[in-house]
Amino acid sequence: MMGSTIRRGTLIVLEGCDRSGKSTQARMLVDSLTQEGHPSKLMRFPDRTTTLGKTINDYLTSAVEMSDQAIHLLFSANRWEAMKQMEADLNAGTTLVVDRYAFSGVAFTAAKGLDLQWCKNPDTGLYAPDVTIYMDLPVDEAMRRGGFGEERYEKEDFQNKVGQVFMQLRTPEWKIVDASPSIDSVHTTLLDIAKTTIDRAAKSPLQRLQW
Ligand code: ADP
Ligand code: FDM
Ligand code: MG
Repeated sequence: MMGSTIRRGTLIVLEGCDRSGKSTQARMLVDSLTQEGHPSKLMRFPDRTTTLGKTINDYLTSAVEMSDQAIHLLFSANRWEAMKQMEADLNAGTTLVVDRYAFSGVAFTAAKGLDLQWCKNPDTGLYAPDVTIYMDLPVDEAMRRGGFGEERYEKEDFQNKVGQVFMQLRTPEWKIVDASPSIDSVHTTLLDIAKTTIDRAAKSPLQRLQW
């Protein structure tokens, strides 16, 4: 008998260097998907609203100092504390559009010189994205978008190192999107990727991140 089984939601992750347009595009994607009848929710990491997130915010704004290892584990814990809610949302059929995820976690810490596998370990077992969209933009072009702010990692040299680690992490399944065209044009590309992924993901179980 045909039941009214709910299609699971889709886990869509946006990654990329600072100012590549992740937050702009994540918001627009949630709006368009919702309008087109796909229940969707915006998430971002770090989630600065939780207890852990407040400490992460203090670190990013240089209000506190912490060892590279300790802050790395806090960023990861900030994702783990969201897993129950993410599972509930996905099982209820809500698509999650996530602004940064474990790949940022690894890229930023490994760019400091820490061992890549050590950086990956704490995030092993998180829900795996159904698609990872990488917003590709040269750092000098990103800097022309109004310049960097005051936060800890917003330095050109460091951003270049982060970009190099992202390229080491990419798999053939990643969607590398040229982030330099207009906001609307990039949005069209992302909406197309999102809808294709939603169709495909409903037919396969949610995976765990193994790397
Ligand atoms: P991120 O979240 O990746 O750091 P944002 O979405 O906050 O990037 O965008 C950074 C800045 O660049 C914002 O001022 C935004 O309006 C602008 N911006 C975003 N996308 C584009 C684009 N495609 N072309 C030009 N400027 C953009
Ligand atoms: N960041 C983000 C990390 O170093 N590790 C992580 O796991 C995550 C999710 O925090 F500089 C860094 C990346 C960036 C900062 O900035 C968060 P936004 O503007 O909130 O994305
Ligand atoms: Mg952002």
